Amino acid sequence: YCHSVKITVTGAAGQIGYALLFRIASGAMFGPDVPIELRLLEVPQAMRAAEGIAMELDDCAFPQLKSVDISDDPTRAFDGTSVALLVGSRPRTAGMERGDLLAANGGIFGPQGRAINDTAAADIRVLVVGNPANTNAMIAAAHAPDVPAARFNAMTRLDHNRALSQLARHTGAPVSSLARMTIWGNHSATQYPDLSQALITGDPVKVEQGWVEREFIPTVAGRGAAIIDARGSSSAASAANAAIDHMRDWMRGTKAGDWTSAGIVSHGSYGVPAGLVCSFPVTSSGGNWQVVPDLPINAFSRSRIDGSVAELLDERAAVAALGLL
Ligand code: NAX
Repeated sequence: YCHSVKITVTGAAGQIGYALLFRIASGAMFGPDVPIELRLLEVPQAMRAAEGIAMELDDCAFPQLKSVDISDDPTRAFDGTSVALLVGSRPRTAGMERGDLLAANGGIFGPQGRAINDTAAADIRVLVVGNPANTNAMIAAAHAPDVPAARFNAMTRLDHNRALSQLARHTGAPVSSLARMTIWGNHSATQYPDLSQALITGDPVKVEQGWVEREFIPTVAGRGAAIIDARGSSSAASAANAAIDHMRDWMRGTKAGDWTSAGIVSHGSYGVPAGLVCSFPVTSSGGNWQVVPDLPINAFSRSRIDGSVAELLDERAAVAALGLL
């Protein structure tokens, strides 16, 4: 890199934004040599809070941070941008029906997809963090017909990292010795954290299936709720960290012999219907994800993957019925 990278963060004044922006500006995403131009997109009522964050970014005097631009206009915020982190979304509030949630988010991710289509750089890569992340990514991609759908990802890296950490804790093996963890499906309670291919220092993981079914999977899938219960608000720093990990691996490649998890548009691999944004085991090279091919899928894995895919199909049917695709 000799020129700077323009990075747009939506929901910049929210709690994930507050954890994310400083790490991006410090070089955690693309290394210490890449100058960064930050674009913050927020709603009008949060512009002042975003200005406060820009002041704090100034006060860090990050050597790599060339500029910070704040806007409530998507066409300005995505203009010429190469990396878009779509964090801002409409959270589910008490009593809200799923259809209302999907409609509210369609109203955000449709126009943002359109603005990305019309104004972003040719090499744009988009990571959707805001929930329901998989379906929001599908909606954004549907509104960006000139951008390859593969450039729209949904984040399941936090689930992946949670799974690694739980396995390390249970086995006593350091995280650095673990490889080939997979999160399949939706970023939701139906996700399937899959240990069947996981390695500890190159050897297959040996754990009790009872632990997998009664402890491991529910702990990973329920971790978001456990954080809310303990902290009083949802995961923020760990979500920001996962977004950094995801974009770094996407742009710079995954480690030889290992893979990671990302929500990407399905082309039918492992029986996942084409067009769904689904989490798969993936490697990256040259800035493109590839689904890890030919993994054996046992009956337990099959039923868990199918369960989460059924939820993705439901969400797709619901947003299609609302005219959001
Ligand atoms: P906050 O409510 O703290 O922040 C959201 C921000 O988005 C607010 O400042 C709001 O003004 C802004 N916003 C809303 N609509 C916008 C729009 N149209 N354009 C620009 N900005 C907009 O939420 P936070 O805790 O930061 O979480 C953000 C999203 O991440 C939520 O949807 C949350 O559910 C999701 N998460 C996703 C995770 C994942 O692993 N994929 C994990 C963490 C998190 O739960």
